[in-house]
Amino acid sequence: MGTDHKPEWSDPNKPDCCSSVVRKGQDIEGQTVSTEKNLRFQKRNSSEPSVDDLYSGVLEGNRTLLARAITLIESNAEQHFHKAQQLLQRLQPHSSKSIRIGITGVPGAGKSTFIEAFGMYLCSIGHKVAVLAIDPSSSVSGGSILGDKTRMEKLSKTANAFIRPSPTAGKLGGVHRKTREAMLICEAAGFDIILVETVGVGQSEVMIREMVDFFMLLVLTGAGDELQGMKKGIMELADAILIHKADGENKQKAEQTRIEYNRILHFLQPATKGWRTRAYTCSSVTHEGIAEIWEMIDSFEKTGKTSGVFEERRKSQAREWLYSMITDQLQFHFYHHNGVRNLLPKLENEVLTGGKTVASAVEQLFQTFLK
Ligand SMILES: Nc1nc2c(ncn2[C@@H]2O[C@H](COP(=O)(O)OP(=O)(O)OP(=O)(O)O)[C@@H](O)[C@H]2O)c(=O)[nH]1
Ligand SMILES: [Mg+2]
Repeated sequence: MGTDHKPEWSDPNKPDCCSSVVRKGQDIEGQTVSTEKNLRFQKRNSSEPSVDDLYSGVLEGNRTLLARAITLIESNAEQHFHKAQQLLQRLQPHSSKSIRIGITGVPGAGKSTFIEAFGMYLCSIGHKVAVLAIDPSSSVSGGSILGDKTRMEKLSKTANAFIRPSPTAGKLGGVHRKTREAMLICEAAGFDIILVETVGVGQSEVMIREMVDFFMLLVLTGAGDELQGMKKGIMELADAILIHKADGENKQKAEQTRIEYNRILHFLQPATKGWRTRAYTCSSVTHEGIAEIWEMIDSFEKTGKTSGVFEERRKSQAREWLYSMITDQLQFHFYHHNGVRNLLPKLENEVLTGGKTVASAVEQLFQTFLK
């Protein structure tokens, strides 16, 4: 109590005269949290930009406010969720003129190096490029973007490019929702090409396919075995397969691999109606093939827009997003319902000991939830 501050009128003989006192900062691992630090924290909080500031900042392409807007939608705090939704509601009408491109591949396939080369090329021909990353392991590892930032050094310093690390999962919709909303914000800020990178480890490809217009898979050469083992399902999600690192001694092999992939692709279901998925070679070191990749994507967009397939996919993605968000919210509210929380452990126990059927436990939980 010696370090607590009491009002000067307090009676020194009555140590408990005050119901509240101003207490010195807590020590954390030997460090005192100073009042100065607390003040800075309060100041930072109070200077949180308003929805109006963020709205006009994003539309003007102000990078600081763009980053703050994405931070807001990524927040797991409930009060931020509502503020973020207000912002998105206002930005939505400004955010459809873009192409969303998903890029996946095993670790080391060269995705980040490719995005650096491809992104620099796109900026050089007048586009504005936003790069978003989805890291399926980010909630555990904290994300691999630190390594990526160094791989995308030139791009990260380019005025017409914007790179954003992976959001971590959380309640209220998780990575899925956050990436989609970050795309909308980047589009409203005038980015006309959105590149979404994810490590191909199996679980993230389907998720990324559901939020992009064009999806490509980066693979390596000499992949006879890999090709055998590659899941048909993943190849059927792709609009293009890039045999990457087609340079030096690898160039010849890459060409052979391309032919082999094309032979297999011929028998597979195409990912997009009216578009034939093919294999291409390219190198992010020599930049050979990079411009051709863009030409191919450009022709994909034109073909799809003429036939209506492009718009159709966007609509079905919006529908899927709606339903997946309903499911997320239902789950969230169900498991956070006080009655359900109290009852669930008891019912789980009864089910496990054979005293209750699963169906009657679920029925009881829903009766509690809906009451
Ligand atoms: N020869 C050659 N090497 C390349 C090329 N692209 C990338 N590399 C090398 O491949 C290695 C992996 O590249 P990254 O871009 O980090 O690969 P990644 O797929 O992003 O890897 P993760 O982020 O770990 O999934 C690096 O050492 C790059 O220098 C290329 O076109 N040619
Ligand atoms: Mg990478």
